[in-house]
Amino acid sequence: MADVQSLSEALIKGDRNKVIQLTQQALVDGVPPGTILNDGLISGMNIIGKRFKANDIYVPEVPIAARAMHGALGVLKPAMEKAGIQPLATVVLGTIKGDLHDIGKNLVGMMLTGGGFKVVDVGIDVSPQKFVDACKKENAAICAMSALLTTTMPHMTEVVKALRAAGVNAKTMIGGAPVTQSYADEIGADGYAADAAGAVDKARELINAA
Ligand code: B12
Repeated sequence: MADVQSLSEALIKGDRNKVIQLTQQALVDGVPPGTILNDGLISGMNIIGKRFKANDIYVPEVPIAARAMHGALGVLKPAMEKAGIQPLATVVLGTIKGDLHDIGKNLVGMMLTGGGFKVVDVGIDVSPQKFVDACKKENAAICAMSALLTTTMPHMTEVVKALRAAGVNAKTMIGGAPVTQSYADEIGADGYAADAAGAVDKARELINAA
């Protein structure tokens, strides 16, 4: 009999095979897909997020846990669809125009997926128009932008303005090493977080699911 606590522990260890096997076993045992997702996988990723925030674990360990989570989601997805479980909301995520840094963005994407969001990653060097188009197409609740260069940060303002001009209601969330809360306030972005775990908390707050 698989229990969700062991699933959570295997995820935290990044043991992909065990996570997949325990997910399969839990489904066979009749554990509801929502319980497997929330109490096994998402709670495990939340712990990863907390440890990452506290510097107890480092950058390489997050993708390892995320890979294990992706493996389990592959097994869980058909059962979730059958049970009518929807993601919390859709987040369009990209690195801003002129900027090619994507390590932090990818971590943010992994943690958001682990936190129950559908993430549409539009890549690097993303123009304001591409953010707008993706948010419209995906009916995104949140438009999340990453910038690692002081020279590319100003393009975030353009995205905030372009979304408004296009009548897109997605909330804007920004981050990256040179970005601060005061910069978010200055450009009228709805949210800022300093790291990937904080991005999940902020995204939940923005859709009022904290
Ligand atoms: C790796 C790296 C590169 C790699 C990028 C590879 C890749 N695939 O990403 C390469 C070699 C390509 C590169 C190129 C350049 N780089 Co560079 N790079 C770095 C470096 C060393 C690490 C960045 C990183 O990945 N950090 C690890 C991740 C996990 O941290 P993070 O990105 O900050 O992300 C976290 C948070 O910020 C937050 N976050 C990030 N995004 C988002 C988004 C949202 C919505 C939220 C809520 C949160 C959030 O969560 C993340 C996880 O906790 C930094 C130095 C540094 N210590 O930051 C320089 C650095 C960013 N680079 C710099 C520079 C100058 C350049 C170049 C211009 C160099 C050159 N002369 O060619 C080019 C620019 C290329 C371009 N157009 O983008 C400078 C920027 C200076 C500045 N203030 O503008 C830095 C600070 C180095 C320095 N000290 O001079 N770089």
